[in-house]
Amino acid sequence: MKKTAKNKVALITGITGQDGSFLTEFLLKKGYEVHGIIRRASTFNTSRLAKIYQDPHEKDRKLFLIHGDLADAENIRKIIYTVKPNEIYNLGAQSHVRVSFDIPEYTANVTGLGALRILEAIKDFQDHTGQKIKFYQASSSEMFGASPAPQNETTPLRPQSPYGIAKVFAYNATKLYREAYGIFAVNGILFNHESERRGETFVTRKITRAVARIKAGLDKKLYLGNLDARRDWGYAPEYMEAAWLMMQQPKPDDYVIGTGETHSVREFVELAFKEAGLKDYKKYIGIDPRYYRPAEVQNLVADAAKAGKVLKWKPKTKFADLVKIMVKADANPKKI
Ligand code: NAP
Ligand code: G4F
Repeated sequence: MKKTAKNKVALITGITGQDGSFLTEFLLKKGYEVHGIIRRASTFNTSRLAKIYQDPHEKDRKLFLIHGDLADAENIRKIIYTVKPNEIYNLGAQSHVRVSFDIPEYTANVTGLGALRILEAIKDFQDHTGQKIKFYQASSSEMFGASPAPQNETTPLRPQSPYGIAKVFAYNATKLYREAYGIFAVNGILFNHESERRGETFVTRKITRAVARIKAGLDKKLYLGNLDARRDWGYAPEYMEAAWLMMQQPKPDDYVIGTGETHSVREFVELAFKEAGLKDYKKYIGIDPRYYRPAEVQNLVADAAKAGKVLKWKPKTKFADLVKIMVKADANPKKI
């Protein structure tokens, strides 16, 4: 029987993250049964799932959370054999570029080897059961590193961080398992995407959160690093739709996803303060060298023509609207 979205099963690593929460909402709306791997923590780490959480005692529930960790191959294998998913979305990662310089080995283990552990388990599962599993790898524009913009699927990968190196490993593993073993494995090469759910230490959210605190009189200054770095910033929920579209194609392939527009960190800061009615942003900004990186990716601009043509995907939210959404959400934290 051909499975429709109504009876498909998805497994998501990184379900508690920004993207994981948006993808889960998207798949549940489509009628999927969704299983997500969460890490055991001493505090609750499921706040982004609060809106859609289903109590284990609920009848006919469609969302299931399982403890696990990408560093634990046996656990990943067991989960895949138990859940028997049709689609796996590997969004789990130590995803902070600056932090990857402090913990490079851990980053390589989780962000790089984590993908390989899943691919190996899929290969065995398919060999033993004959049931196919599609695999999505959350690849990153950080892999392009020092390659000049604009970047597309053919741009050489010149990573500038341990995180970028780990993502290149996972990207290549995904390609290899597709070509060598015929696994339906795709790389979504996503450029920076943000939202009101963005982690608080990534630069956009750090800025919009600080703007709200300064406006409320709780803080006086915001300390940042390199204000001249340029990024192609889009809106996260739209990017998760692109990830799903990649998994619905007749053949597996790799796709760049981004807006094609680039802005500096300085521009983001200026607009965010202006949006909150705080004139002269320079009054509130301090530079702290600790936020500089040993190596930097200077300029990212997506050439997402292939996604436009094949997936019929186009970004909708413009830079100024993204800043507005995030500033507004941080000014009204209860509504996030
Ligand atoms: P995020 O908010 O940092 O979420 C990362 C997720 O990975 C969290 O659920 C986290 O769990 C989980 N995780 C971390 N270490 C893990 C481990 N050892 N085992 C299992 N899970 C683990 O990241 P995001 O922005 O949603 O991004 C999703 C994915 O896309 C990541 O792989 C990221 O590298 C990649 N990506 C992101 C962007 C972007 O601009 N957002 C662009 C390109 C690629 P906890 O909640 O417990 O920490
Ligand atoms: O917000 P960021 O930390 O994002 P970065 O390094 O581009 O990485 C994000 O996007 C990648 C896709 O390209 C993802 F793969 C990755 O998982 C993550 O989601 O930094 C953006 C820029 C950098 O150039 C950084 O040097 O902002 C600059 N920056 C300046 N001051 C700062 C700060 N970044 C942070 N996090 N904190 C600062 O104080």
